[in-house]
Amino acid sequence: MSLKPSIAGARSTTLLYSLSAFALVSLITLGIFASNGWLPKTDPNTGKKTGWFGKELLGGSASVLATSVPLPSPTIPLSKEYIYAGSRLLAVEDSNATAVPPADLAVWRPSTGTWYVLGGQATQNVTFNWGMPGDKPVPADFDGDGRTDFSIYRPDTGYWWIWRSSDSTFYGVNFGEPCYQRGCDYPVPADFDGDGRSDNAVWRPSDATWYVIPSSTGTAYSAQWGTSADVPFPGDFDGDGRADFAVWRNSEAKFLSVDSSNSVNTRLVSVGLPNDKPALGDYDGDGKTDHAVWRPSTGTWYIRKSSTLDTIQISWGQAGDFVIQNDYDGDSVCDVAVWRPPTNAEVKEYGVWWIKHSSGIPDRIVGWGLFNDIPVPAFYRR
Ligand SMILES: [Ca+2]
Ligand SMILES: [Ca+2]
Ligand SMILES: [Ca+2]
Ligand SMILES: [Ca+2]
Repeated sequence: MSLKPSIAGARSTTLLYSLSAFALVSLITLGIFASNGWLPKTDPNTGKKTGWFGKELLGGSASVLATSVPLPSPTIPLSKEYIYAGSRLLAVEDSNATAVPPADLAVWRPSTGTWYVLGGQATQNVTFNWGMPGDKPVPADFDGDGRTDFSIYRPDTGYWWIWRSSDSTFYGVNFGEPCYQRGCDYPVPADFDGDGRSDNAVWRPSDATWYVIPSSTGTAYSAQWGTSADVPFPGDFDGDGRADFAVWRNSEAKFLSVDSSNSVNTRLVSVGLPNDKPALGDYDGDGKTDHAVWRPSTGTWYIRKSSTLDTIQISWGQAGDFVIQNDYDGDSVCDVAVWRPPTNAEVKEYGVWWIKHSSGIPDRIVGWGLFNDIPVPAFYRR
């Protein structure tokens, strides 16, 4: 019975030595890490953040608020559904359809890199820091869980930084040429291989070439399409569930695309006039992107329906508005919509969303977003 204390004593001594040794080793290790710049830190001059071993991190990564992280929720099985953000085909959901959630109203604030998502009936507003000044928001569904991932493309470095909605982790993809080399690439995320996940892709004006990493294989490829003066607007014009390479040639008011289902089929479609704004989307709900433009001077939409090839006109919006067509009522048909930015930076005035629902339910007019914000409607929550 007298052994117990001494064993305990020996144990504490051993423990003390072990702890001291551990602390010493830790301090030395810490010193080595610190002197080599291997510890996570933020450069106070540039604001550049680095992680362990000097790995470059996204500017906003350290400021992600745990409370603002969107909570994971079960993915609702969807029917074949073409999901767009702006004109970009984000994903194609397939089979076992029960519900189609409407697009969320959301803006990205360039001055702070913050995303603001307007809550719905059963959901709260979401504020999320992801990105920094100079970045481009590239909302898309890279992990294929049916929800849009907060994502940015950093033109200066050619890096993509993606926050996965499925498990709330992030990763970077170096795919794109930094601007200083031959000008900035256009990020054009879309589902080029039709696996339901958006693919990292850029279009390079200097060589008018598309560079894609298909999510299904991970093996990058490139294809020349367009000319340097064009602007890329991928869409699924042949309706095979895969995005087609497409550009808008402003001088000729023409869309030029190559079918993904048959690369010798090309489409040269004139719609509108030069300086109209491309506004691609599936407005007749046949699963094929319709060629469409919006004319700022008159606020008129010109939509060439893929089902009939008729061009319809709709008056909606005015000069200075942004086109933000998307599916806001969840009927799988793209709705005509504009965002009217506030005209005054001093007064705290909201930008106004003007949404004309395809399903016939009353128009939606909602204030959300401030001066200089960028509207980024997509499916952030389910
Ligand atoms: Ca996702
Ligand atoms: Ca894909
Ligand atoms: Ca296609
Ligand atoms: Ca269509």
